[in-house]
Amino acid sequence: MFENLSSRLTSLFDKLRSKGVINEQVLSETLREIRLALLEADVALSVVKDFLEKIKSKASGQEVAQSISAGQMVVKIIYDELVELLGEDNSFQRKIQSQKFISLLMVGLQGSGKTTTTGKIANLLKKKFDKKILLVSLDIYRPAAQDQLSMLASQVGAETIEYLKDDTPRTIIQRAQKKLKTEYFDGVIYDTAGRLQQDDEMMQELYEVNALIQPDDVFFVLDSMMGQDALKVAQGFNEKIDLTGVVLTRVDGDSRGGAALSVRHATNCPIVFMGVGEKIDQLEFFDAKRIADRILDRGDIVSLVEKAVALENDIDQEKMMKRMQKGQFDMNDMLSQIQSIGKMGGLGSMISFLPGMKKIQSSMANMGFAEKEISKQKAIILSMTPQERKDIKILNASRRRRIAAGSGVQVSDINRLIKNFEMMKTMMKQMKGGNLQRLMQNFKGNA
Ligand SMILES: Nc1nc2c(ncn2[C@@H]2O[C@H](COP(=O)(O)OP(=O)(O)O)[C@@H](O)[C@H]2O)c(=O)[nH]1
Ligand SMILES: [Mg+2]
Repeated sequence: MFENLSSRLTSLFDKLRSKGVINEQVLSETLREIRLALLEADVALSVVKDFLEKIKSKASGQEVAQSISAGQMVVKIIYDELVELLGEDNSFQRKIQSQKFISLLMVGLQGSGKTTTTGKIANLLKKKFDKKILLVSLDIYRPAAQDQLSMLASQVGAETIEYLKDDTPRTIIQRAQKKLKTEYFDGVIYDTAGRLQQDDEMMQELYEVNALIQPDDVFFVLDSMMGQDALKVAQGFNEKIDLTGVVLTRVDGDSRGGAALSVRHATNCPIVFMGVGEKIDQLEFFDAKRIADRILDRGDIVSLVEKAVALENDIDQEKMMKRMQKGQFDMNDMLSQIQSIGKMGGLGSMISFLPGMKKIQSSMANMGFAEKEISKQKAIILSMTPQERKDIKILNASRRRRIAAGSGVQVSDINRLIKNFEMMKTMMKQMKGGNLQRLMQNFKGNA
């Protein structure tokens, strides 16, 4: 999968990486080529548009670290957006680890790989997580469907139930639920018959099945060979029952990748697993970064850029440390710290540069630097004059009132910011003296 897309983007990036400056012309040429590559990979048009829009706005406002080229920076932006598009989400994995019981419903078109995937998931849950799973087939329409699942169950060490001649999905579910009540299980996976979203009767059945089972998750099994046609199908299912995840099958095939790149956007559901072959153990948790690496084949640039940015941040931090130690830390430093929160982990991380300071990081975090506060504090500092930022001692009551009005906060908010700032400054001075213990005590007293 993705071969064509990958080779197109790779050659584009080869051109791009050496560019020292990205002007408007280079950027729009780049975006045009990405657009063509994505459309050729059968990615849905709306997805392509959205993707390009994001890259454009990010690339336009981007500062470039000194040790890398602008072209490399753009490559990194594209990579990040691709990861975003594919969607990183390991909530199902966490659920497996944290939840006592899991119930799953598998849905999709005929032949998409539902039954095989049901067996594969049971296998993975058993082998990797030591879960005892019950596999239940609600496919009463294809004669061998239930046998197929029962065979898979015995192959992977999962359990199954007996099927009766006049079974309907409802009677099967009732029997399965009884078994789940009387015996110990860690989870159940219901396999269903394939159906088209246009088939009202079958979709109604699915609706009822879903209502009866009330599963934790409904996985839509999608054959990646289907291309973006699959999206309409997925959306059709999603309208009838709430899908919670997607399993991409036949990722080992030579599809262009359009479905993989569009399905997250189209359904707002994460891709949870991918099937990479016919064998029972050929199922993997979906890993957006790994797929992006595969498509772009540019992990080298990405890690280079990440390192360069981290290094520059380090240098900034070092400069600031020196200023701190000299007692020169002012509101401008505070502002740049606040602005780097998120990127760097904020004040807490600044403090962690100092030996022995890791312990108080969490207390720092409680010191009014919760997310909501951050934007407030930023607004306050931005409303100060340069002179005020350099020397907060001049902030008398009328100046404080002016700043409050300018930043849309209360004077008490400003007082609190200043108090925090002064506390930090005192701490920093004490650190200079190396009296860590006293500082820690001081801190506890204040926290
Ligand atoms: N190569 C490959 N084949 C798969 C994969 N998943 C399923 N299949 C094959 O697809 C065919 C249909 O699978 P099945 O589970 O019966 O589909 P269902 O009708 O949705 O239940 C079988 O031959 C499977 O071996 C996959 O990830 N890779
Ligand atoms: Mg089946």
